[in-house]
Amino acid sequence: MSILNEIAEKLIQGKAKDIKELVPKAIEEGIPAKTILEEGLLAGMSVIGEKFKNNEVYVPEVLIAARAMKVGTELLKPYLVSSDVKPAGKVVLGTVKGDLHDIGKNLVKMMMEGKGLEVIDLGVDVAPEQFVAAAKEHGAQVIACSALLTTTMGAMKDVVDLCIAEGIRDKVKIMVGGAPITDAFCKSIGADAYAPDAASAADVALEFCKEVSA
Ligand code: B1M
Repeated sequence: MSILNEIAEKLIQGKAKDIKELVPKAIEEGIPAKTILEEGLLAGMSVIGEKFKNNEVYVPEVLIAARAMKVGTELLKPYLVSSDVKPAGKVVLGTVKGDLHDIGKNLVKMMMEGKGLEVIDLGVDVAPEQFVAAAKEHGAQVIACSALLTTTMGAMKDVVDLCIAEGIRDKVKIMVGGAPITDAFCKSIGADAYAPDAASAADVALEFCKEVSA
């Protein structure tokens, strides 16, 4: 079995201890961090997602896999982000109200910080009022919302609407992302950009920060 398959397998089994050994080993073998993330950790998480959908595994198993995922991504962090970047802008980031998924959001944070952006991470289950208050308090150029549930994606429109009501819509760009989100949904709620993955989310945020600051 290749080391990437082994990482995926251990992730599926939720074996954080093995992940802690295998990820550095894969790095030592010269496998790029992005490949370890995508073909090891995320490949395993996608199997868990399928099994979860088909009721072959349940919330506790998924949580254990998520914990192993967190261990793996923390180990990859120094290799995924470059260190010699200057602060380039501020982003308020969070998973929207009613939604507790944070693995994707944490990857987005990691990639944004790697681009030199200051990220104010509000965590999960974040109400529109919290996004707007934090954007005002920190003078952020970007609000970035993540959602993993079809039932919570509507909360993103509430963020857009509240920014309008609070008079900050022209001062802040709003980005959306997460598995159920699409570009069409982004446009339909009047947000500024959709990004399909963490790396492109960081690129878009950086561009927005440059634009708003110019
Ligand atoms: Co949840 N869950 N979950 N879950 N869970 C999904 C999302 C689901 C698709 C599983 C399934 O049925 N196949 C399903 C949603 C179905 C739907 O809405 N149509 C689901 C469900 C139903 C639920 C519960 C309701 C289950 C229950 O209790 N009966 C419950 C809801 C709790 C709540 O939030 N209120 C629940 C709970 C959980 C756990 C707590 C057990 C755990 C979360 C642990 C945690 O996050 N700390 C969990 C997990 C792990 C998953 C799956 C298996 C994996 C999600 C994940 O982390 N993926 C997921 C199935 C799946 O996605 N295949 C599932 C890896 C992550 C890196 O991907 O977050 O998509 P993702 O992020 C990507 C991109 O989307 C993008 O960047 C990342 C990649 O680079 N991205 C952005 C993300 N945010 C972005 C923001 C951006 C830009 C890009 O700009 C701002």
